[in-house]
Amino acid sequence: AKDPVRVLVTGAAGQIGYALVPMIARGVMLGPDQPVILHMLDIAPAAESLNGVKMELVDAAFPLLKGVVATTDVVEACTGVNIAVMVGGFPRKEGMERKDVMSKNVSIYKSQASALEKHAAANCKVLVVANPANTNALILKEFAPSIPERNISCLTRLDHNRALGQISERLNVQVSDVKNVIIWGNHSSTQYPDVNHATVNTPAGEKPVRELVSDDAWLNGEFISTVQQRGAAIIKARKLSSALSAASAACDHIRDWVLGTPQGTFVSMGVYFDGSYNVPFGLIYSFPVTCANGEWKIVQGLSIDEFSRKKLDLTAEELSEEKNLAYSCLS
Ligand code: NAX
Repeated sequence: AKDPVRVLVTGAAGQIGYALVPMIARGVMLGPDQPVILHMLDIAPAAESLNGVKMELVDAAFPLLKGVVATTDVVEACTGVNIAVMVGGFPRKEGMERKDVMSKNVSIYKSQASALEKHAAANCKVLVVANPANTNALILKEFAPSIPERNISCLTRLDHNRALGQISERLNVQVSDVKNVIIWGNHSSTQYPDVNHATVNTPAGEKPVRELVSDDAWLNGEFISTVQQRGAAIIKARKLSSALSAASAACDHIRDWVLGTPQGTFVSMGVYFDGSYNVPFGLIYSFPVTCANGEWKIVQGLSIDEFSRKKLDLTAEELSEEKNLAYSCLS
């Protein structure tokens, strides 16, 4: 039998945490033959509720779940973890300045970076979900210099999956037959959902989405804004933000990173990168990637038309601005 993998979920008493931990314990993230030990972190005011989640995990009698650590102690939470899913953060409340929210998250991610650096297992892979996801991941990278930068990522897979979902609804095809959409840039409303390289598996073979949809106005307009605004639409409908879809996307992200992407398929991940596609250096930016042997690689050589170029640059500008704001909170 395989040795258990230790998976940290921060903010585990929150709503994404509640959806995510049972998925991990059922093998959705790391596979049906991979035992796991869950490490759950939350803050003191949520300690009782976190303990309730632990009780439910016991009650669920998951065969793959070999242990649960539920704690408000960051060091205990980070010790020995192989995978860290960072869902905990400070939410923006009504009337709060952006800078104040940023400042809270910068200090959370700065201190959790140090704890991970000192106490996580070697080669720990980190996924930041909490917003502002790209910039929280960047701060984490800055303050955990001994964690290889290729091991630090942020979640844009939910946006990616939302884009697949919109195309599948529009064409009335199975979502599993749609692939290779791309989310470029920030996990925010400036993200660019790009279908220029996306295809659909049809009885007549693989066809470009652009050929099948043949409504450029929709693809360049409503499709993009629907994906960009989907988070807000869910809040409006549910009076709560996306949780099950975010948890599922976090599992997809880690699963593909660890176990590899299918041949011919790419996915979107926010990563610290090498200047591909003329995106300014020094940001955590979402790119199309393939994964093999536990490593992601940016898909190279995709054509970028003028329309796309502007959108890639716009979201990069927003990320640079967020980065400056984050750095101004450090001093
Ligand atoms: P909740 O408010 O339900 O849960 C957050 C949890 O984090 C709470 O239990 C809170 O006590 C805990 N927390 C706060 N500070 C902490 C700290 N310093 N250490 C550990 N835990 C801490 O929010 P939820 O709906 O679960 O969303 C979590 C985060 O995901 C938010 O930042 C949200 O904006 C972000 N999202 C990111 C998405 C993405 O695609 N990247 C999509 C979904 C989601 O909106």
